Amino acid sequence: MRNFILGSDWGEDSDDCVAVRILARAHKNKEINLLGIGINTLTDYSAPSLYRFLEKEGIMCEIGVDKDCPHEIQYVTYQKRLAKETDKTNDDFENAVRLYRKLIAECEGQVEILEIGFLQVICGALMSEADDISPKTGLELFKEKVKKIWIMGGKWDAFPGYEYNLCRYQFAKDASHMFVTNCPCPITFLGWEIGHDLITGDKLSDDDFLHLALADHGSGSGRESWDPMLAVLALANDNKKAGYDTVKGFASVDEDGANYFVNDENGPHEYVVKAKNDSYYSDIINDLIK
Ligand SMILES: [Ca+2]
Repeated sequence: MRNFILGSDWGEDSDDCVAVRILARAHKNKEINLLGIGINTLTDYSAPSLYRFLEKEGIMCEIGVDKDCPHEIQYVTYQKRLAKETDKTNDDFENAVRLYRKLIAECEGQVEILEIGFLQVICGALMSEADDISPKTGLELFKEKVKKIWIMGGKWDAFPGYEYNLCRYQFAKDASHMFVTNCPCPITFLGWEIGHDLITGDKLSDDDFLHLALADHGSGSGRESWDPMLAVLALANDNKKAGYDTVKGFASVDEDGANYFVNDENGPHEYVVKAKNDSYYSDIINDLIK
């Protein structure tokens, strides 16, 4: 079975909730093994709210949070309501970089990592030194154990592209540049242009807690689908079957967070381009989350 780690800016937007439901259900159905989720934003409610959300989904996995995250979310929306339903606090959970190291090192076989937020946690894991978890550096662990990385990030229909996850904050720019420059693993990017204006989550029942999370964020009539589209693409593990054309080559992110791409059939990176009408993707997502 494929092993997944998810990285999310949980709490910032509500499409992360849609993606987590899709992955939680795939885990519950034994299609994947969701080892853990690392949150790359920080509020008092971060890890407790995700813990409660997973409880409601009927699964549990390891949860970590970036306790050193420099970015404070201004509007905690669904986090606060969910966190009030549990006694957990962030102190009950690992620092996310440490969790990544642990999950990668201890995983039997290889692991795939999905990122639907900022990249400082996966970058921290990649650049980490040997420690009590493993005598291997992050780079050694990634080379040996990380089969593939899926990133919702970048804007790949114009170069340079500027997109939120890769360049909204200075720490995000620094992490995106360092990570893409140093990562030894294949990366598939799903860019902003893919999920923009593609609304999902608009057909949920009013009492569904996913609907409530979307509504808390002001997206009760649906939200754009960047993160769930990455989840569906990763689960399919076949770009063409998932409804995409693929452009292969070498991606880069400069120190300003701008993304670039050089086409090359033998390159380690790829980005996807929609090959179907928007309703094709939204129907799949809405069917998976209903
Ligand atoms: Ca996100």
